[in-house]
Formats: sequence, structure tokens, C-alpha cells
Amino acid sequence: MSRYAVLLSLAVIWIGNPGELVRLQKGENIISYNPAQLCFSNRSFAFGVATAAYQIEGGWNASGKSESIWDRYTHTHPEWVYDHENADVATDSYHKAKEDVQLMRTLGVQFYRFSISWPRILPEGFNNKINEDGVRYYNELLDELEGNKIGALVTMYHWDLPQSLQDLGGWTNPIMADYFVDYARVLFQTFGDRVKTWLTFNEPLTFCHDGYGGGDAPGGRASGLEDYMCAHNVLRAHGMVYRMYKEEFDKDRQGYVGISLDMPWMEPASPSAADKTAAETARQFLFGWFAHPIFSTQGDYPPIMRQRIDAISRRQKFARSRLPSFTEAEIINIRGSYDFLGLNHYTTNLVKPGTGKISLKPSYDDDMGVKLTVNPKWPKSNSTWLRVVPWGFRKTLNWIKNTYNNPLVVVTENGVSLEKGLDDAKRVNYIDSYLRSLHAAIYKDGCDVVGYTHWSLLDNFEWMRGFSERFGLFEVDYRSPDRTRTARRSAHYYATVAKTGCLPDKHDYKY
Ligand code: GBE
Repeated sequence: MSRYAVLLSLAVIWIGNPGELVRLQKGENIISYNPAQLCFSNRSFAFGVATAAYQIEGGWNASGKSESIWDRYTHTHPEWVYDHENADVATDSYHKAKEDVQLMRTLGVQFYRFSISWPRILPEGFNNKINEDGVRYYNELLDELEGNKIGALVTMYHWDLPQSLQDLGGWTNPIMADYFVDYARVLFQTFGDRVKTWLTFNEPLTFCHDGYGGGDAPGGRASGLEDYMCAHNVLRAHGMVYRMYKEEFDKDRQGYVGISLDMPWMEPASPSAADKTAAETARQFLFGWFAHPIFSTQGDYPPIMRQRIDAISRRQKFARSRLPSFTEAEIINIRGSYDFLGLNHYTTNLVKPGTGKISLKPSYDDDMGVKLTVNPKWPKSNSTWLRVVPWGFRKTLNWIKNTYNNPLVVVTENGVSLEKGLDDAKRVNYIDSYLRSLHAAIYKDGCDVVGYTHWSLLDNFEWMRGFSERFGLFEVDYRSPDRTRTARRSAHYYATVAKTGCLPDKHDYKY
């Protein structure tokens, strides 16, 4: 048995109600590492499961809820979704919150990451009208969680913008930051007594790049322009909400605000200098775009983005850079606006330089200038973008540690899509191998990770892929009016991990 002593600074983070639920502490004074039995130390590490409002709730127009951009999108263009489905009912969690909490009880998880639907709480988008039924729904969910001693990690925005705000330009309109602050204040006022751990946004890379720069809702399809505007306003909004929370709600420093950013590991396609540089450029464009303004000591966009986008904009004869500029005050406001980093990690890509060809039509891909591939030997999932590459998880966490001075990290998503079926040995192996990689990152490398959230509790509406991709520990029968949930093999495996804090002997779970 070998032992590693890791010294880290002290700060405390809670998921759930202080005093009752799991207490997460930044750093352990001494961490012992025993390769024979991989445990996540002393129960100060928490295991959870995640979902998002649009993907599970249904009740799309129930009791005062208004239309979101995903309602509009799936209703007007069903053909743009792979199986022409929508989430009008989804897993019907609007009616089945209690049942969902019971599933979590059987898993023995310490917290639930869910998101709040903005148009369910504020049907006009603005805070001049609060929908009481929306408040009731989340109050009941929170009560149910509390009664079962499950903490809440709440995402304010998991992509379902009120359509009324999209009609004003959505995230490309700078005023949206102010309206988001109004919305966040309502959430803090209404739920802040019970929710102490918040995420402002889920994956701005995805909803800005794919939603405003591409064909996901709202379908901006203006890459290299709208995606940069969206990101700019989202970063401003995040900084403003963080400061507002600290000033107005968190006098006793009991609450924590972070953001969930997604990062596939970017591995150089070869050891060549060119490939290494391309991989780092990709990391900065994909992750640094949002992380550098918030988590770096300098703040602002990553220098490589500024240089490349300014230069390419000039070549395309734009009067100004397509990458907007922050004011000095905004840079300061956004820099350091976090208590922890939420990391969504699933997979890895290989990176080499792109062709260098720049078309006249702006695009984020040209601006980044790299080519992403995969190793065909990496095991496939049921999603084209997701290959199983557990070592990429450890590399991602180490890169974050080294680039941003070892921030406190909660893994807010990790998981895999597979075919329908209860005997999901591949998912068991995915979770087990990724958790081993995570364990090494924490206990061998000293990465400051205090929680792991599996995506997802149950099968749900997988955005552009409809119901065709299944990420759940529980299988959902979409043909039954009850949307019956059934535990998969992976649910039993994950329950063992969540209840003991240790990875069971691998042989128990090899099929
Ligand atoms: C997360 O994103 C989301 O937060 C969550 O809502 C979702 O359910 C979960 O992933 C599972 O997908 O043409 O197929 O290559 C790929 C993970 C689009 C990061 C998929 C967008 C992965 C970013 C398009 N990607 N996503 S394509």
C-alpha cells in the first residue's frame, strides 16, 4: 500500500442544507491512497445524479408555464429533431417528482442536480409576474429531497429560455444579462433558504455555439458572430449574478455559486509541436472561452482567441473584431466570480492543425483553426460524439488544476449513451473506468474535486437526438402512460459506489 500526502488550502462547500447533509471540504490535509481499495475519502466526497428541466419535466404548458425556445423549436420544426419528437411529456417528472426522489433514495446518492425552468417560474420572462404553480412545483421537489436527506445542486439555466425573451434577441441582446439577474434574484429569494449550491449556466459553449452559432434552438446559425455575442452576455450575466448573490443574499457566506462548463479532453494527434499547439488552441477555444474570464488570474478572453479572431476579422474586412470586448469593470466583475467550477466531461478528441483556409463567411471553426478526430479503436457509445476514453478525464482535471490554480471542482456531468436495455454492462464499465481515472486525479495528482454527478438519473429527451439516445441509470418506457422507470444494472452498481464511497472489486461487475 502506498501513501500520498497532499496539502491543499481550506475552504468549505456544502451541497444541501448545512448541518444535515454532505459537507464538502476543499482539500484534505492528508489523503491516503490505497490502490487495493479505491475509496473517495471519508465521506467528504459526494455522489449525485443530474437531470435538466426541459429534458424530464414535460407539462410544457401546464398551469401558467409559458413557451420556451425548445418548445417553439420542436413544435415548429419536428423534422429537425432526429426522431421528430418533443419533450411535451418527456419523463413526466412534472407529475412524478416524488417518484424520482424515491429512485434517488434507492441509489443512496447524496445530492440531486436539477435545473429550474425559467418560463415555469416567470412566464413573461420578466420578474413582474411570478407563476405560483412553478414555485409550488420546485418547493415540493425541494421538500421531498429534504425529507429524504438528499441535497440540491440547482442549475438556473439549462437552455430553456422563455420564447418571449428570444423574441427580443435572446442571449445576443446585452439586456438579457439584466433580465437574468432579475430571474436569479427571484430564485434566491424563493428557494435560497434551502438551496445553498447554485450553478448559473449549463454549458454556455453548447447553447451559444450550437444554439446561436448552429442549428440547436433557437437556431441562430450565425457562427462566428451570434455565438460570440451570446457568450459575451452570458459571461456578463454570470459575473453580475455572482456579485449580486454575495452582496444581497450571502452575508454569512453559507452559499456557493458556480458554473458548469463542458470540456472534452483535447489530445494532440501526434507528439509533434504543431499538434500540441493545436490541442492547446482547441482547449482555449472550447473551455478557455468561458473559463479564462472567470477562473484565470488575468481575466478576459484567452489571449489566443483575441489574437486569432481579431486577425481573421481583419482579413475578412470587418471594421471591428467579431469577438466583443469587455470593459475594464466587466473584466474585474467576471474575474474570480466563482466558488467552485462545475465540470461536464464525457469524452476525448484528437487534435491537429486545420487547413488554414479562411472563408469569407465567419465561423468559429475557422477562427479556432484545428481539425478534431477520434481514434477509431476507442469504444463507441450510442452518440457519434461520445467515445469511451477514461484517461482523458484525468488529463482534463490535471489541465484545469494547472491552468487555473487548482480550483475547487464538482464534476456536474459524466455518463454514456447506450441502446435500450436493462443489462447495461457497458455503462457499468464506463462509470467504473471513469471513476478510477477521477480517483487517480484526486489522490495521485492532487486535483481538488469534491463531488461527482452522473448524467443521468433516468433516460430523457436528448435534445436534437430526441429519445433515441439513452443516458439513464433507470430506463424509461416512453410507450407507457406512466413513463415507467426500471433500474438498470448500472443503477445497482452506482448505488454501491454512492452508498459506500468506494469502487467495488472490478470483478464483481465484469460481464
Ligand atoms: C450534456 O452536454 C448536456 O448538458 C446534457 O443536457 C445532455 O443530455 C448530455 O450532455 C448528453 O448529451 O453532431 O452529434 O456531433 C454534438 C454534453 C453536440 C456536451 C453533444 C454538444 C455533447 C455538447 C453534435 N454536442 N454536448 S453531433
